[in-house]
Amino acid sequence: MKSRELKPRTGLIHALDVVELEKCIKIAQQVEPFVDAIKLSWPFILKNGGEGMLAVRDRIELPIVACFKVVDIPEVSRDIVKLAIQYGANGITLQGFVGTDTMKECIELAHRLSAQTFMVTEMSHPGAVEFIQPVGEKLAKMAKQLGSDGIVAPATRPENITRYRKIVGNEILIMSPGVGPQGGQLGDALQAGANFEVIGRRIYLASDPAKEAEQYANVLSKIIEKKQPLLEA
Ligand code: BMP
Repeated sequence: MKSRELKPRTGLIHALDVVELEKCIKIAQQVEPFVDAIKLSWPFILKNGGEGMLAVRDRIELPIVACFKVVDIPEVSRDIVKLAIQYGANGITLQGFVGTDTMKECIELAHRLSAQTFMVTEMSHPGAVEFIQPVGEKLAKMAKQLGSDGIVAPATRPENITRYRKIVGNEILIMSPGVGPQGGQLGDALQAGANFEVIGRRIYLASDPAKEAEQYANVLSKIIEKKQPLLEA
């Protein structure tokens, strides 16, 4: 059993893209009852270092996903994965298009260190249609073949989530960013086959982040409950 393994409960992951450490910890604690994980990204790490991630981790019990979208040669990618986990990450995102060799190294190492991997198959922003979208299905196949715990797919194009779900089957988790300011509608990604919707600005910029997260979690957890019997059948 992995420590702090990411599992769908509320179906909501908070992308806590706030760089001020104390503010970040405060929001993480406020939203903790309503989210399945806290996702931290490069700006937070550049400002606070790995110690910053450990400080957040120490103040909550949720899994931490280090959204580093690792994209380098295998030897360097391995170091990023190792250090991310040493500094408290329970899951890490990887950029699949860098190739099978890097992905294999990263996934095997993460698993040896009891962490989960989430490989990006298609991003949510408009520019993703230029280069990554055309190879999205290949990336999803690779993620499944290499045993990645999950993939990342866009809430802005829910129809593509359904295509990726068919490729990866029900065992692999799908996390889906792009709800709200990027154009995705709350709930559409879960209905299309994702396990989590990743929401950032709509929560951390709200006057009451906990209330905002609770509202989203209520909607998403109901969708998960309805889907459960279908998955178990
Ligand atoms: P927001 O809800 O504020 O748009 O934030 C989305 C979050 O998901 C950001 O942390 C962003 O880095 C991340 N993300 C994304 O938006 N699209 C992707 O394809 C992959 C991501 O990790």
